[in-house]
Amino acid sequence: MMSSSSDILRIAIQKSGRLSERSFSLLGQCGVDIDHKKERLLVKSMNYPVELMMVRDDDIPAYVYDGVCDLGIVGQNVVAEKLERGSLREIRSLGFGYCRLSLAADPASGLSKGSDLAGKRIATSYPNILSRYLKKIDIKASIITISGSVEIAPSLDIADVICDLVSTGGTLRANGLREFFTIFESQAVVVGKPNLSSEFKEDLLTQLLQRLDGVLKAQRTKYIMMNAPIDAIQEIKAIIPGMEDPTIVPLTTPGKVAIHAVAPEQMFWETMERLKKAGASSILVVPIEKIIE
Ligand code: PRT
Ligand code: ZN
Repeated sequence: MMSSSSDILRIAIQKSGRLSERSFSLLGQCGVDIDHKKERLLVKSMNYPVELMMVRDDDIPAYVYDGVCDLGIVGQNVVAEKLERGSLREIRSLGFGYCRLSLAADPASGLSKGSDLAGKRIATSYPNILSRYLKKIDIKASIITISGSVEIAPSLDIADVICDLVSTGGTLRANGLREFFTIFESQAVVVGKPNLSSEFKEDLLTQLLQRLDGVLKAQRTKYIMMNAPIDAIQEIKAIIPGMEDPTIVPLTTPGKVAIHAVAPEQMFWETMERLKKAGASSILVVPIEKIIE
């Protein structure tokens, strides 16, 4: 496969799987329009000098490392498994594809920590991350590499322990296994080489990152509106973390105001309940699409 040409950024994304939809939509939110339906390896954006290379997630780190692609959107777990630490620059964390690589076993086994693994047989699809971990804690165990359905290994008596990705934990529970230790936490990231191959590409990346940061910030940020007694304003300001200069508008009821503000953090139910206690009513939290500051 040829390297991408100098006047276009080539981004590798997962062709079909857990990260595909979010990767596509994130690029779309950054203003990179792509004809989603094309069943091709390479798809050019209609309006931006970007082309997507649609591949299996396992191949993305090497494609970026070898310069076949300029950037990749992939799980940190895959990058850590396929390449040495520090081989690629982790450019942004994307806030989706969260999972963890955990050790799990039959609850009756009594295993609870890394050092309990001595002499055990551990089935995994992540032999490199696992062996680095075992080396770090100075424990010897045998690693059995399996490419899929790792969770059935204990019931087949192929392994005593598994080391597998977990998100909800449902798969482990369904197989009678208990997660007892996490060795690696992961989410989707944008990766690239320490330097891109031309100044043009670096400039393009800078612009794309500015847009991406706007989208990511907007995802975290909410617009909040509520009504409140005028003398509750100070208390309300103290409840919402990071809220700056809210807009205060008088209501027709004397002594009451409407408060509108950008809340830079996620709004939890607990925060809204505290606002209500402080005297706020009709509390609305609405999403923000884009932000440029
Ligand atoms: O075909 P290709 O090789 O591209 O896809 P793939 O099958 O290797 O990967 P895919 O699409 O399953 O996952 C892509 C990436 O999503 C992973 O590399 C992780 O970074 C991330 N991710 C997030 C997950 C999970 N959550 C996850 N739960 N990847 C896999 N799982 C598995 C897990 O191993 C378990 O077996 O899903 C199962 C269900 O998990 P529970 O805990 O929710 O039951
Ligand atoms: Zn894969």
